[in-house]
Amino acid sequence: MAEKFVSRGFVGKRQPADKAGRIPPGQYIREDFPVLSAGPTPRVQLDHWTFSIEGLVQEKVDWNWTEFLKLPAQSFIVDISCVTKWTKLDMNWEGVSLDTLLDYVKLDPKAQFVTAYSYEGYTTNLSIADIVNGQAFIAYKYAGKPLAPEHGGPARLVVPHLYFWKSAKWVAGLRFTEKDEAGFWESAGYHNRGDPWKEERYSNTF
Ligand SMILES: Nc1nc2c(c(=O)[nH]1)N[C@H]1C(S)=C(S)[C@@H](COP(=O)(O)O)O[C@H]1N2
Ligand SMILES: [Mo]
Repeated sequence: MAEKFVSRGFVGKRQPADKAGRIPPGQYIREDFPVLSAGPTPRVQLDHWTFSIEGLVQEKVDWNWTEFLKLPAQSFIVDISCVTKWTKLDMNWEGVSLDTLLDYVKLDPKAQFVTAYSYEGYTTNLSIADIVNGQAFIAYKYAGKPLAPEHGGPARLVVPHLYFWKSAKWVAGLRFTEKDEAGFWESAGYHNRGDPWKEERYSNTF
């Protein structure tokens, strides 16, 4: 009891004690859910929607919307940090883990990286190590409702442990590559990896 009282005193009034340790350096908590898009929101019709895994895989795999909804889904409650300095705690998503999706392909041993690509042309690059073991998922619901178009619906990639620009909205697929290929923001000077806990915001080369 005494211990709890002391630690609450140390944390102060600005953040509740249980939340304080969850805010990466330079970030502040935001309760709303801002929209950040490089261009207009594409309207992707569900009967034209597909999600593909291609590139350095033995056989390409595609799911249409009906097939995708039949895949085992999970709920993910995660904290998200945007490079523009907001952090939103306990965001509640539903979708399919990349681990589940990757069970459907056999990766070429040369595959090291992956580019997530979107319907309107957005891309972002990730290492395979950053998308496996429960670290990334394709979300189609947020807060119990179908994912809103401005937030990436029908479906988006979510990689909660990296800055939010890695979470490609309107995602159309993953392409496995041998070499790391900078995506949209990465080629514009954002950090190649984007770990919020290390404040990997911008690349040193700029
Ligand atoms: N396809 C696509 N995905 C995208 C973006 C984009 O412009 N196009 N913006 C990225 C950036 S910079 C951020 S911060 C988040 C914002 O997601 P939100 O609009 O749901 O908050 O989406 C990321 N994914
Ligand atoms: Mo962003």
